[in-house]
Amino acid sequence: MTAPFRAPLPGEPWWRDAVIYQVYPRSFADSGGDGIGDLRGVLIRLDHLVDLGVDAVWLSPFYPSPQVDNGYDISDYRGVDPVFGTLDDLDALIAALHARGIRLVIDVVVNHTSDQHPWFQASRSDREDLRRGWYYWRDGRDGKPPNNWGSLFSGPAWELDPATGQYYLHTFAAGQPDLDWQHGGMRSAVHDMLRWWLDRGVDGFRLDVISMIGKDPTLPDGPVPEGAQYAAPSMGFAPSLHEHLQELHREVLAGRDLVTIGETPGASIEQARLIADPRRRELDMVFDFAHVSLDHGASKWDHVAVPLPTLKGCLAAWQQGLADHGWNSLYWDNHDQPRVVSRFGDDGAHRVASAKTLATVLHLHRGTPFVYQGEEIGMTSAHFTALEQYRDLESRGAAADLRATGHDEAAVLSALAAASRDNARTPVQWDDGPQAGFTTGTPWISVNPNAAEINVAAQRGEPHSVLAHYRRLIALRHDEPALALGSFALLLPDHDQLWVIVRRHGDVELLVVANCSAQAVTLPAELRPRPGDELLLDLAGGAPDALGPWHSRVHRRRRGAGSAAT
Ligand code: TEU
Repeated sequence: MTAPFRAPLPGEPWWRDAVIYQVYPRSFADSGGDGIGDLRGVLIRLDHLVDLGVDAVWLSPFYPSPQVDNGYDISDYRGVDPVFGTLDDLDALIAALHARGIRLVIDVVVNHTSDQHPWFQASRSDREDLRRGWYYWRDGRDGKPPNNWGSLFSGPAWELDPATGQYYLHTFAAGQPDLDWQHGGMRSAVHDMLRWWLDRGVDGFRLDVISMIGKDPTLPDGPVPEGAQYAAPSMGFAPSLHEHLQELHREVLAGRDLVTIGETPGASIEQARLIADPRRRELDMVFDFAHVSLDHGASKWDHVAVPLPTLKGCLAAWQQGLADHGWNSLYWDNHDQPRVVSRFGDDGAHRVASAKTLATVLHLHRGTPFVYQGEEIGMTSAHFTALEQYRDLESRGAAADLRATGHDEAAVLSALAAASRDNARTPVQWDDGPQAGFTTGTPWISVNPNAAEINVAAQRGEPHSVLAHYRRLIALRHDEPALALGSFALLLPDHDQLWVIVRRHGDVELLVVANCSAQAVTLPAELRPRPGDELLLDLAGGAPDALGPWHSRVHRRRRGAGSAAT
């Protein structure tokens, strides 16, 4: 039976006007009562995704794993961890998604494996093992690690393995040894694995830190002072990255109706263009980190405020940079980021309005929008009050580093509250019952107490809810080609309250006017509704010459009917 997928725009790939929903299975829905989300929990909640209208699901790792990094440390690429269920459960989920016209994009982590993966176990067993070269093994340098690289999760990026007297590289946790993509046999094994999943029915891949597979094989010291550790995404992006991606395209992706999204922390627009330009046959798009790094001061733990002109200018630069060759992903939230309504909105007095307006401005950009579980109901960051509540190894490592450098507990809690990945990993809030309907057991991480008023059940039939607004935005992307195909222009770039966007396609002009502040703002004449305007999304109501706190409007105009000044 061919799945009832929505027809794509004429001559365009299906993801051009699609919206993709990210499921972090650990926190989505628990069917078994062990306090950890699982695949059958996703299956049970599929009607929520159908109601929302999304076109595909990006499913974060579900594979066998010691769970050091919540599954981003894979010990078997062709299985399902018992904590999440079985391969039969996954096959059932693929079938159920397809039957509802929803595609499945799986998260593949091929920059590194778990140290428990049989490949690594063989590689570490003997310097002469066939798989020794599948990982980075190097002799120490004067009794120290082979170079000055540090882990992105604190500490050194090298672990000495006494059995063979060499160090192995791990750009993340010691339990996540990096695969050496210079090794052809390793690459072939990865290609085989990916084809195995495609033959099982998946519709694409989100490729975890894929920019890191392009390392300079000489592993040179990074540009930091003597004694300091070099831990930066630019440990990747060597020219070999494009060789590996083009080979991946030839060997696995070509000729298939897929979507591929590469996670590329630290990518510049130029690097993203090289990866996402369809003429180069690498990937379809990237997750860049430009906008989600703006509030990082000296580090992600040093939170700084972001003026609106800086935020909207950053997104506009990526719109312009990928306008002719390439494609943008559009996201605020994911399993690694604090929730946008707490980060760039106002999760207090204006939570609903700011959640809806931030969604509006993002979804009215050119690209493929991603909705992270819970974002569609305006879930907030965790607001944990005790260090013991944190589960994420990155956050716990950062807390130890901050304490070791003289920060008191209040400062550590403040730093984690702003930037911890656990902000996005509290359980999805399904209803106002025990544990927010996520589990009948004890959840692996605290449920946010605000679940009593912020939950799916409370919003499902409510026309002015955040949920209803996301449903309208997704429908608009499906119904209005100007959203997917239109040009992009940012107006009033320096205005510190208004975010004004114009999209044009044929004779259609979409004008987005958003007040991204807690103060009302008076609108210049060219931004007020005009006779003949169709108000597609009007969160403002009220006077046409003003917008209340966090209110926004989207006008649809026929070109020539007094277009907005650009
Ligand atoms: O994250 C890569 C990455 O660089 C960051 O998003 C990372 O999570 C951290 O915030 C850097 O400060 C990917 C996955 O999304 C993440 O969950 C994994 O922990 C990481 O790779 C390792 O697989």
